[in-house]
Amino acid sequence: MPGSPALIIIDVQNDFCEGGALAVPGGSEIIAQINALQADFDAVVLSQDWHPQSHTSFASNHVDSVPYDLVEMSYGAQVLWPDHCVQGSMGAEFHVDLATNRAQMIVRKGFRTEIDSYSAFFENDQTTPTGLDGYLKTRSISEVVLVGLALDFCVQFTALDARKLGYEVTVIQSACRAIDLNGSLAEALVAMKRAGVTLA
Ligand code: VGL
Ligand code: ZN
Repeated sequence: MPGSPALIIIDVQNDFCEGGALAVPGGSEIIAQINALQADFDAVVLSQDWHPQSHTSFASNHVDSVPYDLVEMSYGAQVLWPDHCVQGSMGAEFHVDLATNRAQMIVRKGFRTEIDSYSAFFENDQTTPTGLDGYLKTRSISEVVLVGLALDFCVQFTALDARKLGYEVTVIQSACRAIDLNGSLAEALVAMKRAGVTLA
């Protein structure tokens, strides 16, 4: 019997909300809607950006770099970010208003020093799995609904990987907010549409 769709809530953490180290404009505005949505799903998954202080995606760990610079990593282009979601820090905690009790699975990502991970399925080398695909498949889940932060980074990469893995994917745009770096939001919407993501 096929499982019912999973709601995957991406990175609703203090550092991505107002006052955080990598605040996404309007980040906390989506929390009430996300809390309400959870009642419609049997399967609820949270992702949590979870970096060591030495993470290579932090501009502070590169000489002569500042946040939002673009650098080449072994796996391709990588944006350098302000230090954020450091393991064990307040910034890495879920926002206090996010309802987390109904979540059955928390996927942590970005914990390897040398590789960033936007997607909740694969790290940015596009081959190292987080285990989420196995979790969903063993629960016979073939459809995912995505909400959270940031629409043009972690939500987008999760949506594109989910499509590559064969899931039906819906992104609820009103329950997402974007960073919008050099047109990244418009590009993300085009890429998701092209990949067959339903933009609701
Ligand atoms: C994210 C940049 C760096 C996200 C995570 O959650 O969209 N963006 N790390
Ligand atoms: Zn990150």
